[in-house]
Amino acid sequence: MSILRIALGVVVVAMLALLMSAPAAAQDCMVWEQVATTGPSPRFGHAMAYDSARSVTVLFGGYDNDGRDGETWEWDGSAWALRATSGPSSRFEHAMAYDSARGRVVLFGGFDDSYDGETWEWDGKVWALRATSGPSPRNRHAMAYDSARGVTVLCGGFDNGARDGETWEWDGSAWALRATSGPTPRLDHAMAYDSARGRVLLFGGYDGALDSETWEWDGSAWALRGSSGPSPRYHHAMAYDSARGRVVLFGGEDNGGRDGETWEWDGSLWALRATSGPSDRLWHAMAYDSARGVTVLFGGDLDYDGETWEWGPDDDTDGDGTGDACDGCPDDPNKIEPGVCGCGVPDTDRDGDGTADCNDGCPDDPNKTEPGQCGCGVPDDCCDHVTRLKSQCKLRDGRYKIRASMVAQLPEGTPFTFTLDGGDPHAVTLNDRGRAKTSWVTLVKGEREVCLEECRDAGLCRHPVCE
Ligand SMILES: [Ca+2]
Ligand SMILES: [Ca+2]
Ligand SMILES: [Ca+2]
Ligand SMILES: [Ca+2]
Repeated sequence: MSILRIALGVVVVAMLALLMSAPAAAQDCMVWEQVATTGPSPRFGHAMAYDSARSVTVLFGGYDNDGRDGETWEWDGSAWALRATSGPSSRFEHAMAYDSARGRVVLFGGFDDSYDGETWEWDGKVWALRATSGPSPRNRHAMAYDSARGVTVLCGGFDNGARDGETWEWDGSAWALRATSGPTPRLDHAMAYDSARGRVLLFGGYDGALDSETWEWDGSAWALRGSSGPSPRYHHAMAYDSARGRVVLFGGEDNGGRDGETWEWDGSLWALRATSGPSDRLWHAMAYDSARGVTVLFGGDLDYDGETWEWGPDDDTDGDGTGDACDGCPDDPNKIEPGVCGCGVPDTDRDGDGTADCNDGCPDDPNKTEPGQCGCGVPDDCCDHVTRLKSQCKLRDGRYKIRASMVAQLPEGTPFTFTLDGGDPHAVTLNDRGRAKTSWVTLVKGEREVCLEECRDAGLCRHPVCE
């Protein structure tokens, strides 16, 4: 992918992977890659949203080493650009979502020396203050844009010192209070809109204790979808990967401290997808870049992090549709597992006998996997089909010539081996009449032994005499 790549393997917890409904496909081979170290100053408590019309991830605000920040930055996949320094006051712990119908990034609330209740919109050029009424001033809430209904959904937060459990919707001109029941009043949870299923997903947060509940909002009511999955946590971030139909969750803080896990929700279950990637952190922000198919993460943590990471499909070096990290043969476009023959060698079994060619001593003989006594293509009872075996020795020009011949009811080309006195092998093959012959020239007198070597045990030997 790039020279900035930090190779970090993806650890899939096998038991959880087994629970995943879909088989691992190319698009499931996901890896984290650090893609930038420069851009916005290291910060936490900022917010991000992806502007799909302009194909940029928009970042606003946060808390950096100088305190509260009021900068607007955009990431286009290769570099960050500072786009504005005016607009909403410097703040952190606000929330943002992108209204794709109207082409506006919607920002609400945050803390700017006091709890804020302003609604701002960014059109790619300037910020406009759109409302000062609606949800009470608050921070540490969450927002997501419901593209089916064309509204930005807001839930929870810290309302002037108290945890809040309200659900509001912004339609571009006014806020409406939609629910006061559902998730318990909480803060520092995360939300993302699952466009395939038409649900806003909410996970975790702090409601007096760290929470691990998964909730869904369908536009009229909240439904609790369970409490198994990531450990109870808050200050994590989520984004919806629309190409893969998964909500991606990273990090946060649980009872064990800062966390660096990557989880995915497929609409029914959470699966732990990685434990390496960005360092353990909280208070970061994420947004899904639908043009490039990656989830962008920036910053986070009280140590002021300024890293940009992306969670996306791994490189596919051999172009076989399976990412390198999941490809057992990353340089063999025809295999994703070594199989029985190893990478680079096909596992084909062209004679269909259940033994791959690489291990089949007779790859074109479905009845044999070793040449055996009679060779490939010939049954091992070949000696039964030898109908005549002859040998004689004659003196010629002061030397002896030993001739051997055979006749067998076997196909043309069937191989045999003649030997003289147990050695000096001569390979022969049957002709189209089932015959083969050979000869030796020798000076040795006396009784000799000529054998059809494959059939020695069957007694197919002759004893010519040279005299
Ligand atoms: Ca591959
Ligand atoms: Ca491969
Ligand atoms: Ca075979
Ligand atoms: Ca075979």
